[in-house]
Amino acid sequence: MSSRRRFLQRALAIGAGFLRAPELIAQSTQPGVGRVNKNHQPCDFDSAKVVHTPDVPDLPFTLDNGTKVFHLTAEPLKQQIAPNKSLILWGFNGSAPGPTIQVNQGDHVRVILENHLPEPTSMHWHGFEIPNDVDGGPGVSQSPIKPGERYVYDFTLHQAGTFFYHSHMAMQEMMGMLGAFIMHPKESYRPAVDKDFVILLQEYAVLPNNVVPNSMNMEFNWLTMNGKVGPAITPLIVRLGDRVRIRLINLGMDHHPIHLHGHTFQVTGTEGGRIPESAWYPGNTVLVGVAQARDIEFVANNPGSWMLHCHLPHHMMNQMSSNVGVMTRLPRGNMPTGVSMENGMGMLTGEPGVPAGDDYGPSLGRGMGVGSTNDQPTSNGPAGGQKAMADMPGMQRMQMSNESGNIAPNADSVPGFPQDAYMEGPMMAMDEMVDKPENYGLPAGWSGFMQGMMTFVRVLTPDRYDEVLRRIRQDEKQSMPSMPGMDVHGRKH
Ligand SMILES: [Cu+2]
Repeated sequence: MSSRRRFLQRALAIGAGFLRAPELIAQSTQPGVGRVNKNHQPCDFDSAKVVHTPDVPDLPFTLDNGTKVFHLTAEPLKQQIAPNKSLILWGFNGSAPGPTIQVNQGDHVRVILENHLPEPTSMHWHGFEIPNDVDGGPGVSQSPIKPGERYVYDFTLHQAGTFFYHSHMAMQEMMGMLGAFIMHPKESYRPAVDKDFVILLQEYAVLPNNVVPNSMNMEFNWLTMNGKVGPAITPLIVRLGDRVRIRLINLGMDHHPIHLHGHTFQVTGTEGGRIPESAWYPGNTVLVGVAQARDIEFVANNPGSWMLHCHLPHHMMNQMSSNVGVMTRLPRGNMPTGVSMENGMGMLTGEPGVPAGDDYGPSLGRGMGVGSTNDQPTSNGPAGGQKAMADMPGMQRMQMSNESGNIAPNADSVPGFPQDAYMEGPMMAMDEMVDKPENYGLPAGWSGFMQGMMTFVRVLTPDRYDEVLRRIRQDEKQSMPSMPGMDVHGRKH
């Protein structure tokens, strides 16, 4: 994909104006509403003095008598989470998660929050040891901020570590209102790292053919890292031998066991700050609970493109939902599609009193599943391979026929089939659609196996590292001429 198109997509993703009515969510095609994503600025890519939040902008500040002044706007926005897949979320400054804030320990900080949502909000500074009146507890430490109003949060920060900010309205959290707040220590951590990344973990429950998360639904089917789902998440690029820190932040309804291939890391920090070195502990999977942050550090001493992902199987999938439609398949032949809710969803019908009648009791409910005479070897695949392919425009659609050897000739007679055959693999690949410099050199078809909360740590040998960086810088240079003048808030003049 051309860098210009990527830039336009970015601009699309972050364009949002003051909300007067839901239909007024700005979807400007003007590149002018864009803002600089510092992560692709070559000048500081190699600097460990800042953290990088791939796919998420940094929040600039102004200085007022030594106070760092930040501006945040809570607003609806359109966020592209994958090719041809955008959601309407609520976030900050056109991004969900909101822009990353970086300050130094001891800084005096002022954050001016404008509420451009159609309802009250309040900002909580998660883990900050600050005065009660700026804690953001709505109705307790402050009045909720009404639509169109602003609230000034003013505090001096004596802590250091990986912190975050979020709306303290629970359902607004589930619409995306989270951002990283990094406090750099007065004295640098030892040992120093060469690369320092932030990954924010979020999840959305989006019903089929909808673009707005259903915040009451418990079935989360879009799992994001920094507002993108695999394979659209930007991999972390490191040089062989680099010491790497990854700061993981989770706010949602699920805990995420984040697993790194090929390396053993040390857990060096929590949402409460740095862990003393004597208490670091090794692992390759770290459980990042809801409302927690975990810092992990490792020496990238093993070359290759290593998966970094949540290990919950459903969190390694996109659009994983039993609500999608007919997903039942009999050993021989397919279930018909387009039938009623009762029949199509595999629900029991008839007399007497289904599904709670005496005839049906033994096969339903917890602890009652033995002795049933109704058991059938149904499975959870889509209606059929042909239909699955037809429903996925843009995929590389590798032949999934018997001749390709991907599907066994007797597949349809094997109970349980299909599991992954039509859900991940070569036919789900979209390498072209997610092409970017950071993906340079990955094997063809890679994108068919990376969904949901999955990305890479790419540990590159010096020559490959230099080549990827050259491409990132070239890409950025091409984007630059189309950048309009922006003020310090990243807004167009
Ligand atoms: Cu997970």
